[in-house]
Amino acid sequence: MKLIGSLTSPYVRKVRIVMAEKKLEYELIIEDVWSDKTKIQAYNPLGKVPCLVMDDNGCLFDSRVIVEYLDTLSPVGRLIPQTGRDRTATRCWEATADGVLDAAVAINIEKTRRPAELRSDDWIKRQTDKITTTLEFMNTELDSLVFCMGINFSLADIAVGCALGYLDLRFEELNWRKKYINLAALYEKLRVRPSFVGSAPPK
Ligand code: GSF
Repeated sequence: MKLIGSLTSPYVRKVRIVMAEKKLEYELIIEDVWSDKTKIQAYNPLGKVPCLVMDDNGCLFDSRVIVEYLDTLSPVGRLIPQTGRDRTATRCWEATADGVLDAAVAINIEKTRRPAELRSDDWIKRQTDKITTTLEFMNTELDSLVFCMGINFSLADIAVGCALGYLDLRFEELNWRKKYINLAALYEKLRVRPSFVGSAPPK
């Protein structure tokens, strides 16, 4: 399998962590989707990474679909419960954490890729509010649980860890650990896992 991605994309990181936790072999192909020369559309018409190129050359996107597929490839370290309420709860954690990322990435694009005269403070505030209300929500839901889903490490923790890691990378000034102490306690456990260490974005 080949994974097309970048070293800083948090969605790519989610897939890489799942690969590592499940001990799956793959080749990482770095693609700059913002370059004029990008060929990403040949693999993903949306022009986004991550994109997984499977052994039969079929392509999968987006990260939620990719991780769902990867979890079926091997019973090693199952990350998504197979059925029932726990399955949807895990996916809902992922959707929530990805939502934080969507808001954070939107702000980053607004600040770094839009011409200054087109930049909207209202839009940035709207996205920032989504981040803070969702961090509050996740912090409350997590309470004093060991992991998002209780005693078992799952995709929910991977998604939340990627969102928190991205805030560290791009929004250090948010200082999220101070206010969201349950998330901070979870992150201390996650960030030392080899799968997280091996996929940490370059500073
Ligand atoms: C989001 C992928 C995405 O926005 C997923 O895979 O989960 N829902 C999708 N990827 C960004 C890179 S990043 O900011 O992580 C991307 O490829 N953006 C290029 C563009 O044209 O939006």
